[in-house]
Amino acid sequence: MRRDRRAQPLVLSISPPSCDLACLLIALVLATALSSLLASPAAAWVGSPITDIASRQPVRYPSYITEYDGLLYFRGSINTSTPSTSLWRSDGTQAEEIPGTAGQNPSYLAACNGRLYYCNDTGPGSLWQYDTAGGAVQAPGSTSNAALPHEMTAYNGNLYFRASHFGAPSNIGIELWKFDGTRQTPIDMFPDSGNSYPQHFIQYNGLLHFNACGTPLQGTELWRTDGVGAPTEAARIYPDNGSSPENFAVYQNKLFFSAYDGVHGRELWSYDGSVPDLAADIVSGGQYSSSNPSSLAVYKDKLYFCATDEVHGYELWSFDGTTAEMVAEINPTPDPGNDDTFLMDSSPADLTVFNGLLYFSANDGVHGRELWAFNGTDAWLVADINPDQYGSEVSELTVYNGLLYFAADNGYVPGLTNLEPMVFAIPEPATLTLLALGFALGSCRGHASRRKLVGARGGFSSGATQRHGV
Ligand SMILES: [Ca+2]
Ligand SMILES: [Ca+2]
Ligand SMILES: [Ca+2]
Repeated sequence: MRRDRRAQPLVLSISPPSCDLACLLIALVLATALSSLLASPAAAWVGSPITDIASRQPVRYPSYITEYDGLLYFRGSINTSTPSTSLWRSDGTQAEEIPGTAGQNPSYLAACNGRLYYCNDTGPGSLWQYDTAGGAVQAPGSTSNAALPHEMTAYNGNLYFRASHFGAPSNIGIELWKFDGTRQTPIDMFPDSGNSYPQHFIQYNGLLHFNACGTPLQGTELWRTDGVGAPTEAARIYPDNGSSPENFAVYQNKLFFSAYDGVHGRELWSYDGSVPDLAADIVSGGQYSSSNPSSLAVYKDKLYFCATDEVHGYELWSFDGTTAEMVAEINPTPDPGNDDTFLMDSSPADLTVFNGLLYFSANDGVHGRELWAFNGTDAWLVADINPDQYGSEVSELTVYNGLLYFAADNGYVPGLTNLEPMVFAIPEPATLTLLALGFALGSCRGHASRRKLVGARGGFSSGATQRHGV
């Protein structure tokens, strides 16, 4: 049942017993063609969306795609006329709705201690939990007071999140909460009804880091907790105002993020566990000159992100610990010289490492926002999923069971149709390339690639104990 979908050199995908010298020569030519194709035209899109096993309809509006217990869980709907969504799970091919979750608009899915947690948006919004034995039910301790739990994050065996507070005994505002499986406990960092509003949780140096306004009048800065004592401020970058650190990623044993210090604009910063440091002032020139780094991801020993130098627009950048540089100008549109400077931006987002490549969504100004890949040297359009100028609006890139899954709409026409993304997976890069070549391979074409495409559409049982690939 389990299939190996790792990309292999094309030559190796030719079956040795059936290959004579001529075949090997063709294979070598193909390998050369592969490398040139990777850098230029997009392959034809052949993906099929994940469908509801009952209605055979695509599951739309997917978000919060999360792996739990060997399956993909996400928020979605098969109803195209209402925005009401429920909790779904999938083996990567077909999906089924989790009973009792209709209309809950589940958000911030996170696995912790063998259960899946999420925010049930109905009523005041409360913490719910799911496992196959107990189904979807409200988490214990919910009656105490955590409303609208967001950004659920597992840390040291507990679930942390941001939630507001309602009811007796007092209003503590929007604060950090901790759930130990039994009790939901608020941590009132900003005293009384003030909001510390903790966001962007990430584990670094064995501690849970996040941004919050934990000190009145000091704004939002970097905070941390060891899960035992009270959270403490880790760094104060912009006193009396707040640097609002965000877009966190761990690289070279440091925590990297974007922050605003009131002097350099919003730029790339690092934190080594004790001292914050301006890592790169990409747009120099004072407090109003910002490169706005976002979507940070580590790939091939470098930190990659989206940023602007205010000349090329928002493009793909890298940082090696010393130097920041633009590594690909995906959207070469020149500055239109008016308020439409966004037309210069490719705005890479959702940077995700998969099969030795860096994948992301980007807009090259010609194909709309589509799926792109980068190999450390070149960037290329993987597939024009929504043909021509309209974007498929790729998002939610998620690696699961050896494939890259994402949300996209392959038939979106702005102004004519609604954006109704579905869940797709890309076949391996070698398969995409073979399809683009049109199978001019004669008797020794790469049989493995076709077979794997068929195999990717395997069966799925709705049984509660069904596991993919087992
Ligand atoms: Ca408070
Ligand atoms: Ca550009
Ligand atoms: Ca397109």
